[in-house]
Amino acid sequence: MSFKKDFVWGSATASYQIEGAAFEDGKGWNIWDVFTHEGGHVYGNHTGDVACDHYHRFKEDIKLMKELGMKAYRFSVNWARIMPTGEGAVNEKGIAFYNELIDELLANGIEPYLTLYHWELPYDLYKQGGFLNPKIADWFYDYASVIAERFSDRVKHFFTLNEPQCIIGLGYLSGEQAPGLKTGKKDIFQMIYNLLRAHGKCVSALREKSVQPVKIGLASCGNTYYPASDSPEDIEATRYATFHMINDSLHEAVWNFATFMDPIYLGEYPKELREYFGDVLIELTEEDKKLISQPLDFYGQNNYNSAEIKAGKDGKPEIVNRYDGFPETMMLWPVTPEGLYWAPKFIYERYQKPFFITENGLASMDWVHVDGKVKDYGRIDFLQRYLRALKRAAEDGADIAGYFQWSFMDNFEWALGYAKRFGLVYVDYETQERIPKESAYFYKEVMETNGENL
Ligand code: PNW
Repeated sequence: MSFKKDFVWGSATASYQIEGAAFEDGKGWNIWDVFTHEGGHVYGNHTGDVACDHYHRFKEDIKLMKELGMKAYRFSVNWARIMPTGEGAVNEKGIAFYNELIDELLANGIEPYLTLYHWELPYDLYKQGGFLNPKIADWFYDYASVIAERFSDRVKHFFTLNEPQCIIGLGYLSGEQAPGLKTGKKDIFQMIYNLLRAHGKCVSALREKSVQPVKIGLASCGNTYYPASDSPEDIEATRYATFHMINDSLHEAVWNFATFMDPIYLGEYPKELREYFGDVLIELTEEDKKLISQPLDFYGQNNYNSAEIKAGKDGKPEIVNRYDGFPETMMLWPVTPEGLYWAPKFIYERYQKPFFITENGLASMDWVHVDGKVKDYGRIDFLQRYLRALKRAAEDGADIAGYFQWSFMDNFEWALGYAKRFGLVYVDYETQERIPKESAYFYKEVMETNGENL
């Protein structure tokens, strides 16, 4: 046994991180355009104005994807390119761009996986309250209707939201990312409720308006864990921590992925939310539950790292401190491949849906070496370790449907600008030259052999 025969291999990007052309062809402003232009928020005051200039270079990028053996490509649509103010009028030039992109992918034998929202909130909607305004669910419904009507003849796989946890946790709690706010618990729970409903409305629109049956999921992130040992106590404590808040902080409420995933896949908030935040939690009506927990076709998890858990007194989960000098990436994120075995296993157990890793990868210290190659051997080792763990989860019976490496090419890493390189392909931002890194050739072989070379 190994990865299944029709396993989906690919890589992922997001629109603001690669497209550039931020103010071209009628595109409206989004919160990232404003956040970067305001200055003071992003490393070096970098912006996504040009990024990888993918908007003008998508044909050569897709050619490279094909050469590098990609079978599937997860990308996101920039809402304000399609609807400049976020609602109402549709910008045909924006539609044309994604039409050409989709056609080019299909012509090259690459299956498109479309994310509707990867953090590109139109600024005009933000001015009306954005995620704090309950109308967000209807705005998202209308946008999703356009996506379904225009693209579902060719796109069969959709992700509603990318990482609701980051949308709130980084955008509205820590304020590291756009719109850069630090809001309190009342606002946070209003947004959790609004986002859940927006997801539900998006699913409705995609089901109602698509011209053929489509498959729908979302890409979650959130805290994941692995056990300190194989003892039943440590494993149980890890399973518990994965789906239950391990303290009563607002941070934990946002980052424990049961907060979003239980309502979406099981139709109920996890009980700790009510225990700890009953004063601000917005209860779901029967109608809300029906809307939010409409059956999905798969589950998507973005995973970069996990924390180690051991059973403490009474079996309660305790996070194990990492030793000094623990392996870390350029994001200072720990290298914890075990998470790609345990998280899929536990998540599959709980939600019972075909499981995708929708993002996984690392920022490493990449530059062009004297011989012209980008020798990112750390990335090869990282992929090898994480993919072996994922393979073990598949062999143990979890229905692992696919894996999207983050990212196809170096790009605008949000608040860290261009300082962090996550790509399989190196981008020289001065010349826009693309150079496949050594890891791209390794990953090509992984895809070709369906993981047999791991
Ligand atoms: C993801 N965390 O973000 C995003 O989906 C990508 O757009 C991004 O480039 C990539 O990961 C790398 O950062 C995350 O703090 C950001 O747990 C932060 C976290 C998780 C995901």
